[in-house]
Amino acid sequence: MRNISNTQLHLSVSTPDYDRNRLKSKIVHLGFGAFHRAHQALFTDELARKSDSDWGICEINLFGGEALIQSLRQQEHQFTVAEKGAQSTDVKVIGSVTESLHPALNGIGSILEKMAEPQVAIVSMTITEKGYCADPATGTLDAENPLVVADLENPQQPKSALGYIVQALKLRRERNIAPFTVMSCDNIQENGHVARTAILEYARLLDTELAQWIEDHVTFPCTMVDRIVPAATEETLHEIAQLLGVEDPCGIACEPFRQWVIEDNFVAGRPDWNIAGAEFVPDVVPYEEMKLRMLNGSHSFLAYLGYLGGYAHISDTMTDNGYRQAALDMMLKAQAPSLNMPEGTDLEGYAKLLIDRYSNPNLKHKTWQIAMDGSQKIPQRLGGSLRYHLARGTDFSWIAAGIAGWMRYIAGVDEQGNDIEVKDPMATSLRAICDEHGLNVSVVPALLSIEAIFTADIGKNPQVLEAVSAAYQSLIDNGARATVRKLSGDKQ
Ligand code: NAI
Ligand code: CS2
Repeated sequence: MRNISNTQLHLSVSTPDYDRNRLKSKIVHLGFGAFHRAHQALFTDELARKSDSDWGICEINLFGGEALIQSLRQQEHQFTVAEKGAQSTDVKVIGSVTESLHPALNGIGSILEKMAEPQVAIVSMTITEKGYCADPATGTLDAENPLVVADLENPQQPKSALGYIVQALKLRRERNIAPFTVMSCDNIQENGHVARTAILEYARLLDTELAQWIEDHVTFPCTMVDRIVPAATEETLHEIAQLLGVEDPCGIACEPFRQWVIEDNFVAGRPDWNIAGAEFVPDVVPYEEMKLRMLNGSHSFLAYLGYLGGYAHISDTMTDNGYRQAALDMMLKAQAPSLNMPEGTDLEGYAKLLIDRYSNPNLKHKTWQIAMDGSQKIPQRLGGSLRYHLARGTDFSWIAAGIAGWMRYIAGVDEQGNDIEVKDPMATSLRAICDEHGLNVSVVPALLSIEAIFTADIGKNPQVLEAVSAAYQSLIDNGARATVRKLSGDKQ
């Protein structure tokens, strides 16, 4: 069958110009989803193009993505990244992936054995927020999570990412093999610390000595990762096939912008990703907060209020001056003041760049996709800045509107009465609360009292209740478009 690895590709396509045989699987990556392909895999490929790096990646999908892994294997683990700017598209074939595994194809044991191989120096992750089995509000292990419960009963046949990592480290310890670094690349505030806490808490429930060994020998660098990579659609794959000259079921499209700030804290060496444009810094937390509050916070705001307002894509919301201004105001008036950035950081420039990135008409990023998993996203995107304003008595109306937008969205019915497919690990319990109240403002205190999402300082705060209730009522009475336009003072 013709594919990317055995076909003459169009001349404009940039292909790996290095000997791929020199790469070794020194990184095991959990989560071969959309984002990883266009980010860490691409940085690692670019590093190999620019140096004699031997860092290669073994890709693993623990949940779903079995067909994707099979396709990847058929094309010698190469795949396409199409970087779509507003004017032009760059097409790159990525060569940094050396091999792949999937529990359904290879069994759990082969994955654990791979993770225990001595050359593996880093286990990295893009497993979505829910993959950490942590309480979203506090970042501590949710010991009642069904995956955690199953893994504690049967730790040698794990299901969760935590279970795989702890079991692999156990094997390495027993075999006198040095441990690897665990590197989270998910959109979670202090992602390395959350991974560390969840892994150590899980390990302690199993074996305190092993937990202590992990605590003493494994590092969990925090990373700030940024690149907008929408889920691939039929249209994306068709377009990639046109640009490439052959179909690539593993192809992915993204924006041209990319950023990666990494805490330089690796126990077994690391690639010089700086050669490919990443930054190694001693403390990533300020950059993570900046990105999570300014970008992801405004993204969630636009996702809920945009979807309700009838906008299918983020770029569609940017054609509405009310949404555009509200997103900018939200970033600069609600989120930026709450940040504590190194001197010289230009937050106004950052916000304007974000508006430009959101406006890219060629990037079809669905509001529905970003709206997914809100229970896991809201705390780190909106909670920190909300606390900042509560402590100072300053205006947090944009944040209140964002939370009200989420509450109205998870009711599961849009402004025209059509069903919304609400995807969230807490969907069942959220739905039960919403059904009990209907489209009534009484749902606001009921949802604010969910402690896994809103800690008591927020959930029980009368000012929060008042502001979110007012925004929710406005959504019911006036709809999302009018609510957003009023918020930004743009009455057009
Ligand atoms: P995706 O839906 O394409 O891939 C999700 C991946 O997570 C899959 O590989 C799946 O196997 C894995 N997964 C899902 N649930 C899991 C669980 N419970 N345990 C272990 N693995 C699990 O999503 P995408 O776009 O790759 O995003 C993944 C994460 O990457 C996001 O949640 C976010 O934290 C981060 N990210 C995404 C960006 C984007 O623009 N797509 C940009 C920056 C960060
Ligand atoms: C988005 C992010 O899906 C979401 O929740 O906000 O994936 C966003 O596209 C990235 O963080 C951009 O780096």
